[in-house]
Amino acid sequence: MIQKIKQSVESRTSILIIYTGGTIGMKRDEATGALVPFDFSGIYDEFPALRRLPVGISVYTMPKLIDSSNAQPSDWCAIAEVIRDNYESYDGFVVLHGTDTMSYTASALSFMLENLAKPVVFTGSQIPIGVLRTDGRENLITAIEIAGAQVDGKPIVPEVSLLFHSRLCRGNRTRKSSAEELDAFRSPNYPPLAEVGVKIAYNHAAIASQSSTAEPLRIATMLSEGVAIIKMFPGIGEHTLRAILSVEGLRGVVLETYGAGNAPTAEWFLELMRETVERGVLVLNVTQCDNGSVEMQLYETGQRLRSAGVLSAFDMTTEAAITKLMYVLGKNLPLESSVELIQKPLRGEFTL
Ligand code: ASN
Repeated sequence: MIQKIKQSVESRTSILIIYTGGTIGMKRDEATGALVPFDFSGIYDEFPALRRLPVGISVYTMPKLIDSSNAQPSDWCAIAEVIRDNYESYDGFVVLHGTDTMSYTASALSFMLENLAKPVVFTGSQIPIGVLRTDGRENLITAIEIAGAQVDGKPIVPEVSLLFHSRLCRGNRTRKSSAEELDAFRSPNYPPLAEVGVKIAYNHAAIASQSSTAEPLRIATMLSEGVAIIKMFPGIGEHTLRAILSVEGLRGVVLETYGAGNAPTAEWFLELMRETVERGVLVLNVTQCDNGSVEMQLYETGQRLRSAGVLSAFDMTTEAAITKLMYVLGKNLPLESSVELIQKPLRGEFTL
């Protein structure tokens, strides 16, 4: 059920907060001292300052609140459905989510929400909202402000983004980089969409322009399960790799390689890659490095992979690569069309 919350200032835009769980929603129970989920319908009582934002707020609480380590593609679909069902009634959406898998969910949603023309801002916190030193309060307030921000009646950030600490980033460019710091997310290969300081400084050049087609929002909820991530390491055994790659129903693999997309030139390895690709499995090469891009033409080790039919993920994160594979393969297109979609930036998830 959606709870519309009364506020004092007249609102110019309206946003829907979708609360899915995670640390941000935790508050200490006075009686027991245990951390329990916070009731976001009491948001203005908890944070009276919010009344001063010219944004009308409604809250939708997911039927089952989860730690994001338990998130499954079915949870991504449930969020996409709430956005679709309420798309016409709101100017923007804030998704409160656990931090552990927030980059996966934000990446998945960026693909699943086709023709999105409104802001969907993910945020969470490292410290529960009910703890005095919480980072959730600032994150929540800033995310609401950004989701409702417009110029000449048009949203400033009409895409799936992730706000954390002092940066708003493209959702499918992010990854959780710290289990400790409050500045916990990075966008390794793409500049922030906004820097949050005294003001919110939008980087308009980096923000996706609003889709020019007036196509209605569509959600893609068919996601392929036949995917895997393999991280290369010196000494990875042929039997292990062969076992993973011969798993029944495998349709796509993210292969985390070294440096600019390099992997061993051992004949057994290249032959296994060739066989896998010939079976119609999409193998997508992502670098293990924190930043930079796959450039398979650079070294012989990369060139050999390319001639085995392995595809470059360029500067995509593993989170974006695996969710893009799920999305593209979920469409059940002919192989060449899937390859074409994989090699094309669909939502600004990589730079060619
Ligand atoms: N385990 C929590 C989650 O991802 C961590 C957090 O939100 N800070 O749901």
